[in-house]
Amino acid sequence: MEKKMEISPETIERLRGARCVTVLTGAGVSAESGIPTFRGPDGLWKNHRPEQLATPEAFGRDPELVWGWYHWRRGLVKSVLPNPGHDAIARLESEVEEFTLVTQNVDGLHKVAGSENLLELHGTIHKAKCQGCPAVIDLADDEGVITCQSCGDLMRPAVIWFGESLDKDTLESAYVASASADFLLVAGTSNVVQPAASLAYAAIGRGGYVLEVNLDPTPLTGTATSTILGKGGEILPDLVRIAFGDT
Ligand code: BV8
Ligand code: ZN
Repeated sequence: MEKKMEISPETIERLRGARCVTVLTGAGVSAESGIPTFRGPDGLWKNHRPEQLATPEAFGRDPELVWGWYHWRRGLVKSVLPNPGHDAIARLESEVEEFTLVTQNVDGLHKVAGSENLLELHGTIHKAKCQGCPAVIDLADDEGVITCQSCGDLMRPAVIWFGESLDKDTLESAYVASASADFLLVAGTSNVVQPAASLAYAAIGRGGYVLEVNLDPTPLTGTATSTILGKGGEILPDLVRIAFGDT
């Protein structure tokens, strides 16, 4: 396991020489922007654990509570900025020939940081989708339960809840991007949520170089080609600067 200060020359060489780079991120890359992670010690979201409320059952039981929780989270997300980890990933996209960013995060901070080729595996907290028709709307300072202007049905946050299947095309593109990566960077994720946690193995299976950057060890540690433990907001800028020079 590499310490932050030792990003190995091999890691730099493989990143520099990679034609196809894919990045997979989780809540840990937003932690330094002030957004609580899901399973860390601060993983409480206004006294609720995500697993309790991020489910269709919770929404069916109490749409008011779940909508209030998402409006609170969206307000928090809109009040923070991307951190140097998001910025480094956005810069990396401009340095490599073929780049895909696959995120589990719903906070939209990668987009704010300028990332373009982005797959949001678990949807976005900034939109609502109708339960009764194809309507999808952008959310601003909305409050309370949202009903559909087109059909009058109840709308829900445009995220993928536990127990719900991911969008087929998005997941397929994420697998292709992972399996074809010469270099896969997995940053800020506990690698427990499926199917996102399987993506890294698609890269390993095809001989891709898998670098994990995370505060704590995860089930991927030891299988990844290399793991650097530490803060993404510090390590990712170093990684991109050493590999591609100062901007
Ligand atoms: C599915 C959107 C098929 C919502 C999210 C039993 C019944 C039903 C399903 C299951 C089951 N058992 C397993 C499953 C599958 C389930 C699953 O994987 N559960 C887990 C908990 C075991 N998956 C699903 O349900 C998926 N769908 O499988 O469909 C199906 C259908 C029916 C029945 C069965 C299967 C859907 C999963 C998507 C859920 N939606 N989010 C919302 O946000 O409100 S998931 C949620 O977790 C977020 O998206 C989050 O990104 C994601 C993953 O968590 P992480 O990002 O990794 O965050 P975490 O806090 O865990 O870790 C942060 C890491 O960062 C830590 O390791 C920490 O060390 C590190 N860190 C912290 N600070 C820093 C840092 N690293 C670097 N720098 C720092 N500064
Ligand atoms: Zn509708």
